[in-house]
Amino acid sequence: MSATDTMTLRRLLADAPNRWGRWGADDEIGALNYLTAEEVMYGLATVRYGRTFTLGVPIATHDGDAVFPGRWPAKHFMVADKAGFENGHWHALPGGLEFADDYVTGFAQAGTHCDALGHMWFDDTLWNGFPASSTNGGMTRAGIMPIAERGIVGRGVLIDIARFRGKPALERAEAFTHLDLIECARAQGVEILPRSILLVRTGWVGALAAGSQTVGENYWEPGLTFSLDLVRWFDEMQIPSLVTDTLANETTYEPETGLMLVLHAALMRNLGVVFTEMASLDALAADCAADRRYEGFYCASPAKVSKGTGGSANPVFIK
Ligand code: UVW
Repeated sequence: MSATDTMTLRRLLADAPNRWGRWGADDEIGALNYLTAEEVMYGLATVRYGRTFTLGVPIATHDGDAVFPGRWPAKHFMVADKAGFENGHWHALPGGLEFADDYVTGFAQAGTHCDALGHMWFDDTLWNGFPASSTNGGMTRAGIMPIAERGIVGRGVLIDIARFRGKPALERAEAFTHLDLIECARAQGVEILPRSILLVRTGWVGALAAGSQTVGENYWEPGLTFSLDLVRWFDEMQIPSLVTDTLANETTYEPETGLMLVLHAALMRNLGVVFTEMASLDALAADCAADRRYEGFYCASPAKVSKGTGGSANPVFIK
């Protein structure tokens, strides 16, 4: 019998920290509670030049966006355009104004997005002990709305693992740990402080966009990998939010057990760490490498999707 046959998330995480109840029985924003007004002011104080970086990836692109297996890319349709006025489908408004309108449809988790804390669960229980049945027909607990109302704002620190390892992008299934994050930060001359919003660059989203990596069968992306020590570190450091340039913020399988998306369980479900995925970090990383400043003001909020499991976002990082 393999480790996967015998291992479950319940067993794997039995001794891992859990914050359910820490902010009350109704809490739906988890570790964002750490981002107090003081943290926001501290984040603002890191700004030196006013250089801004938007971290959203393009969506509904002509070639089809990269999305996690089982999902499909956003689609964009023109509803009204000049041709529609020319062929008589549309008529100018009184006064002569014409317009272009469009319709975009897609997964909440396609493109750069924040996940609701209730997006993934096991043992029929979501973040903070909410029942999994509260997802039926729409998220009535731990959906994206409370996160969207709060916003994710504070001091951001970029950890450029790809550059640290001397590659444009990590390889398929290439894993790293919190110790690698700390070592990389040290090499960059920046400190991961308690309550820092953690931005981790692997180069993966860039590699997918360039076509040097693809989403296909046996998809296994690079990223952070589970250990009890890693979960304890996230807990002790009070990391409010993890932002990466991969589709799901962690290496797809835990190599020892083969369990899938373990950090979604250990960090999101159990600790309330808010995940932002598929961020575009290459331009920011190039700027940080040039001036050796890896910290700045991070500000993001997902779309306020009613009862949503997630919401697309275009985070802004200001140096
Ligand atoms: C998966 O569901 C795989 O990823 P995400 O966290 O984007 O929802």
